[in-house]
Amino acid sequence: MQIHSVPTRPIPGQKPGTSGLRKKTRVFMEHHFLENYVQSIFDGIGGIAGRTLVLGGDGRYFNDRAAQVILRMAAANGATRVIVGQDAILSTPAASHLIRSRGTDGGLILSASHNPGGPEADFGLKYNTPNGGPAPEAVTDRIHAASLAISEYRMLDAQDVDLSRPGRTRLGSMDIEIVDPVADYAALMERLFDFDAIRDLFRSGFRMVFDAMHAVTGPYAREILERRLGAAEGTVLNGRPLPDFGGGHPDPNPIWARGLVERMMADDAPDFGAASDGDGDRNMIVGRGLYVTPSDSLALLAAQAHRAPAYRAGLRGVARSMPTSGAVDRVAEALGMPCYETPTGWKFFGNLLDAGRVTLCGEESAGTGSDHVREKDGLWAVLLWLNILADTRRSVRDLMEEHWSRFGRNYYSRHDYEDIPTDRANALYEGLRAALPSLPGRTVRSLRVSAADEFAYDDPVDGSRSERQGLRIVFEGGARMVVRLSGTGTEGATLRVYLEVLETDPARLRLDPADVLAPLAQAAEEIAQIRRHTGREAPDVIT
Ligand code: VG1
Ligand code: CO
Repeated sequence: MQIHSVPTRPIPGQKPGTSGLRKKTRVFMEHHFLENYVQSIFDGIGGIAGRTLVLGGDGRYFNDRAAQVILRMAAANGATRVIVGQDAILSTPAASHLIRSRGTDGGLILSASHNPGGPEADFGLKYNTPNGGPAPEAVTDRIHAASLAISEYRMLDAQDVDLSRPGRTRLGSMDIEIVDPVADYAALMERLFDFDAIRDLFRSGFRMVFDAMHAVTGPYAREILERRLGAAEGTVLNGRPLPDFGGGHPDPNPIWARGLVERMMADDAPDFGAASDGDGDRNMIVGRGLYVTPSDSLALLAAQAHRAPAYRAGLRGVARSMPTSGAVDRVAEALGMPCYETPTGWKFFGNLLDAGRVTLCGEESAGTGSDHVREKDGLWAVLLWLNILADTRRSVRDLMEEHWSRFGRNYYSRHDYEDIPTDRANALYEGLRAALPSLPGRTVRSLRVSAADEFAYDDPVDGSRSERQGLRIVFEGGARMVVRLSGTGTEGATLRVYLEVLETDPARLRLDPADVLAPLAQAAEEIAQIRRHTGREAPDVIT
């Protein structure tokens, strides 16, 4: 087998966003595109000669082909070993766990997560560092810089590796270890949670549905929920992973998982509903007749985590991304633990987790996780909920209502405007940014602005600074609006407007969130001039 150095030229746009590089699948399939980026990752992390990597992905279209290319390039670049999921499949949290538990030098995850899959949809690739977490900005900057300087990539001339069975094989002088993608992860979950208590819960007649959205978590959920925990067969819906996710958006929210939400709102609804995303790191939680916002879910988990064996001794602290509601802050304050506010994206939690400053973290976009891995983890969140439900034997609604009366309720919603021409989105953002100093003291729709700034984050562990992380406008009484541009889209720009109203009046804890948020939504429109800039009458997606 021969190693070739293939001459190439930099391809513009290989700049990782919120979570790795995401592009149209067709772009990833263009001549040299994947190869350039993979070589840039290897070069950006100082080469992989003598190193061990983990490789796997969410199973979307092109996952299998890209994995073969990466294996040949890893061999050509001198890697000692690659641990790869069977059929090149690994959920993002399972990959994070393998990177950590096997003491590797990091891993490559093939995923565009919640973005749709297929030849006309999206593909993505990201590098995770040896701690199992997404590469921090300093590393992604080096990868990007390498992509701008690249002149050749290394490729081994070889046939495809058969990845269809666990076992060991070789490619050139590199070892390949093919592992069952579910086994180690399921064992980790058994160590964290009280599986006996959850089994008893299911035995008592408790019913749940889990929508795997034809994405990577199907096999994980079947093994853990149906086989190990004894949930009824058929608990897992859409459990067969498909390269195009059955044509849907594998994004667990009330829009893209509407079927599940409707089922949970019916009279004969099961006790508990949940869903996960393309690569298995997000979760949606629905009780009978009640959708739990991700921000509320994070807060509830923070308040109740001690019910699970792994968190019995309490939490060291919690962290949330800036746009996530302040619900968890209120729990942290009441329980006397530190609470950190980070920019959007899981990479910012890594240092806090590594330093032992926090145990739980979460994002409004349906990501929750803990120090058990360095990614958000969809099934983990579902299992923590199940452990809490098993321990309390209360309903989701009961638990949430009790939570709100104790800590107050942060009504919350996110409005997304997708595929806006980039120049228009930038004009809106820059216009609002420029107006920030003039906002405090102004009253809009009877809401008085108390503070307005652009969020910047100083990492308390390594001192790095991340600027331009979104605009926040806070109103008297605890309402807040946040505006930022997405870093995961592949077409035009996506504008995200996050709305939050804090309510502590016991008589106002069970209102319709849309009603409570309506005046703030109007104020947001007036302040940010969304219609004028975007030409849109309404958001594309409201979650
Ligand atoms: C979105 C979410 C963010 C999340 C990121 C990756 O980013 O808002 O909270 O961490 O997706 O999630 P953005 O930049 O589009 O707002 V995943 O599950 O798609 O890897
Ligand atoms: Co994801």
